[in-house]
Amino acid sequence: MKGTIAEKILSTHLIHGKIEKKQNIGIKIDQTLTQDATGTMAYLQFEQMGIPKVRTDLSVSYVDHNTLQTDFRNADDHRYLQSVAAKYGLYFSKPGNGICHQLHLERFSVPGKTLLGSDSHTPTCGGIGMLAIGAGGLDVAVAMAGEPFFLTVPEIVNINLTGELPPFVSAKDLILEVLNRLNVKGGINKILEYSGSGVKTLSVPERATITNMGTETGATSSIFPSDEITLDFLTRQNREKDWRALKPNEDAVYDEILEINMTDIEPLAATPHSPGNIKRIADLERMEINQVCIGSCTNSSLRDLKTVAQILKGNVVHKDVSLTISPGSRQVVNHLIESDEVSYIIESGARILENACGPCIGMGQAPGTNAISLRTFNRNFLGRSGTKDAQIYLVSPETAAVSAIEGKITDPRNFKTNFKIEIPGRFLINDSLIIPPLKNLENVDIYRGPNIKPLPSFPPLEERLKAKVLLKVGDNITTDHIIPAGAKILPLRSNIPALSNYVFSVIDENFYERALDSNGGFVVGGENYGQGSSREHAAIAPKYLGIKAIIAKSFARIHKDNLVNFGILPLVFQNNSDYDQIRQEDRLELVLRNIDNAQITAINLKNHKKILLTHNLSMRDLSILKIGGKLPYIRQKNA
Ligand code: MIC
Ligand code: SF4
Repeated sequence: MKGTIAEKILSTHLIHGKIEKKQNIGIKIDQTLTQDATGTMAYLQFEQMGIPKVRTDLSVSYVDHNTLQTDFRNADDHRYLQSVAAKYGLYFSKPGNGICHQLHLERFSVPGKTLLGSDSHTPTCGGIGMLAIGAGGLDVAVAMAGEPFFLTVPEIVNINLTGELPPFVSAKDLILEVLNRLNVKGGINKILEYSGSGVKTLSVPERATITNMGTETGATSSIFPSDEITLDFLTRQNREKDWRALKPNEDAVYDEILEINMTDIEPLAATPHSPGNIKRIADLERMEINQVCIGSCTNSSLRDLKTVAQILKGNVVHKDVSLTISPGSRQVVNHLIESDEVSYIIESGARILENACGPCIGMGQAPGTNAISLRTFNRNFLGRSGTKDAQIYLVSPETAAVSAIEGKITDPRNFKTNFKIEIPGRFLINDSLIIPPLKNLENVDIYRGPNIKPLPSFPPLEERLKAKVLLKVGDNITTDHIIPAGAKILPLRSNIPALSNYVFSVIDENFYERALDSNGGFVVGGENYGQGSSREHAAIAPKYLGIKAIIAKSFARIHKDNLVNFGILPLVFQNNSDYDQIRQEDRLELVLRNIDNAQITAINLKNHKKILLTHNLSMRDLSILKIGGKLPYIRQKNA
């Protein structure tokens, strides 16, 4: 990885270890971000660390996920977050301001710095040349306490862009093409680093669409160089002083190179139920649709919504389609008002929603039974929209807007119109919904509503684990399967006992009762177990139900770290064919005597067959697991 952008940032931030393949390193984190759905838990954990003030250059607490306030709980959580921010010296972005990643890109991102966020789409700021990584809330809390963030040195994949995107083909289609090549696990333990003559044809928000959805490949992060286009974006944000140039050396060494000629890209869609199921729009054309949702941290920038407004201009949304638009930030909305493009949106019959995650996380706008919904979002996992039998297609803003008018999936290249997107010379800056850190932190009281329940604590690891296989699942199980989101469940994010009722409810409605009856147990999974959201609740809530180990063919990066943080063993088969040797309901005994040497034997008590397991955990991970999780580990370390 010598001479790559990623290596340059990693080496200027290195605290522990060596930047060598597969090594575990600790890096300094300059900035952190949280959002409300993961933030409550992250700050409950931060409070336990006994530190008077965050020790980063900058930490921001955003509220953008749980903005549907159907009762007191979300509003109480917002008050908790605001009071914690005031007490510990963070910026607080109020609900209504916009989506964390869009806002961070606009107002706080700095090329060359590191950012850790308790949200898997934190790599959005890679669009400006930050090394931005998503993690579980506890890892972000630890970074706020000034501790390094540990990761395996990733491989660097160079995505070399040439050519230029054709009209009506956009950055979303480009990242869908990357997903077409890498699928949902091709990026695991890799950083996708973009270069080539095509880079200069992409604005910062377009680059951010690409780095945002790079998450869906499983990548640790994605990053673009910082060039004159980056400077131009920062200048328009009145932040030119934050710019610095960043590019790879001429002789940079990559682990892999992927060539993409942008001129060849055509409109694409991720089809149900995976962001990796890519098809050409041309092959889906004329499929009738019921809903179109435009927005999310992938596609809600000014460039995207201006494009949508221009397409909608003088047109009406099809009579059988509901079109919703959720802008990424107030800045975006202000500009649409200033240019009067908002009126094209309103006149078309589109429904304008709040500047927030909204339907992307199932907070409203669940489609109807068997409905077909086109969304500019980044995830179409089963049930995430709120309707299990709905079919969700992920598309570009261009495809979404044109299809909303036509009432069926339509290739936007066939839409006969011409327009030019005018990006203002100076963005309208209004930070009035961002409350800066207080000067005097002493006198702040933390507000805790009745829904905020104390953190559960967990005992150290035993030498032998004997329990039932409570559930056996296949490949690519997402954290949305493990603990779903949506309007009903998201308000429980600060209440683990109540949340645990919903563990695996998408797959198995009786899982909760079965787990209680058996006093916990094991889960067996296939490849890429735990892909998707960074929500550490997908580890804490199963742990609370007594899940002791997950035995899988492979794990997604963030989820594996979260399992370790909460004392669940992430074990892998030595021979993947042994996956077939275990059935749901079998009882297993795991002997952990040789866990330090990565040799674990599982005995299937049903037929007394031995199954060899292993892990790829660092010595540090093992110490964390043995003591029962990262919080007790840190407490012991600091004692
Ligand atoms: C998501 O897109 O799934 C989320 C909601 O933003 C999550 C975080 C969460 O579950 O709170 C993510 O991507 O990390
Ligand atoms: Fe919010 Fe959706 Fe982005 Fe997650 S992917 S941060 S829910 S907009």
